[in-house]
Amino acid sequence: MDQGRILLAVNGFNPQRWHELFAAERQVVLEADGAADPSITYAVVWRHKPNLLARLPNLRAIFSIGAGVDHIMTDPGLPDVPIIRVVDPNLTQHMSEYVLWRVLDHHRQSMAYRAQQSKKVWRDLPQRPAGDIAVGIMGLGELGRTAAVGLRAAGFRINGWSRNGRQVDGVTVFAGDGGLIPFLNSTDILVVLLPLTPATTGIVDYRLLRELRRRNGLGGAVLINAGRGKLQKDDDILRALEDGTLKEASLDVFEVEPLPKTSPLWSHPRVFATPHVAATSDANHLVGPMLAQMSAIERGEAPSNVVDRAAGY
Ligand code: NDP
Ligand code: OXD
Repeated sequence: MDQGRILLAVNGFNPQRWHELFAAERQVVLEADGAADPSITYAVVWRHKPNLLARLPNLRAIFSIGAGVDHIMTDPGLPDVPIIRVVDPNLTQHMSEYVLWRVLDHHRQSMAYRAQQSKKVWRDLPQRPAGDIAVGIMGLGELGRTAAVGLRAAGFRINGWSRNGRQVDGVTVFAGDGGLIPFLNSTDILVVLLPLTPATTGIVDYRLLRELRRRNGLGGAVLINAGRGKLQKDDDILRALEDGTLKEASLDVFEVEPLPKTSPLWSHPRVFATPHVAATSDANHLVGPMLAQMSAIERGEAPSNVVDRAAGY
């Protein structure tokens, strides 16, 4: 049977390596080459143009280049075919590293010691045991659950928040709307690993940050967001940093990306900012599994890692 062609519709980065690897196995069409092509059976996308996929009459599945699919779900002309997202050990490992790195960096007071170093100040700061600190992970999915394992091994206590409240070993799990405030009230360092959906948009606002635990001796609450920028309100984070609601923040994602040069978050002394790189999708790891899923679909098998459209992730 004719395999059909792959549409590679990518905005925001150069897809050359993806193109090379897909093209070694199947014919590939780049968006610019003309997308309204009945020979296209799969679309591999990152921030594709709205309504583009509606023009593909024989599309069998849409592959997200990332773990998040918010960039797909907002397309008003989304065809009714499976949307397959990235679940990949390499990406998961990178996210776990990012989370552990940022939690340890805040825990070991890296920002304060950097500030001291710049002034040649020799002064020790209070050292807290990791076991005194509760890290709360919003989103206990593929990434949140694995990040919890690394944090636990480093000695932290772990809380987690999800929709269904499924139990996770070594994690105190809180569920749904009713569990949110108790989760925040027992969390010192908040790690956000939620998907962006209508239910989670703007959830990390000033009111939410006020609910975090700020115990004497710990120096204040910390926010780490590696989920999506539109989960948070940048201005609320700045306000929380200014009035002591937050001590520090590590932000990998922002309401607007790239973060505008005018944003005060760039130069805030208690913000650590990275350009959406906590866990980058790597074509060398992801193209093989995507091709395997395409072959599985053609054999009549059900694809894995299919997005729940109603839930939006
Ligand atoms: P999953 O779909 O595996 O997990 C999502 C988790 O969020 C689940 O535990 C889910 O709950 C929970 N959740 C979703 N909506 C709600 C809600 N309304 N209330 C409470 N909990 C909710 O996603 P991943 O772990 O694979 O990825 C998470 C996100 O990380 C991605 O969507 C993406 O946006 C982001 N990401 C960022 C990267 C970066 O470089 N910065 C790289 C990769 C991903 P339940 O378990 O009940 O379903
Ligand atoms: C993703 C991302 O969703 O890189 O995978 O943001």
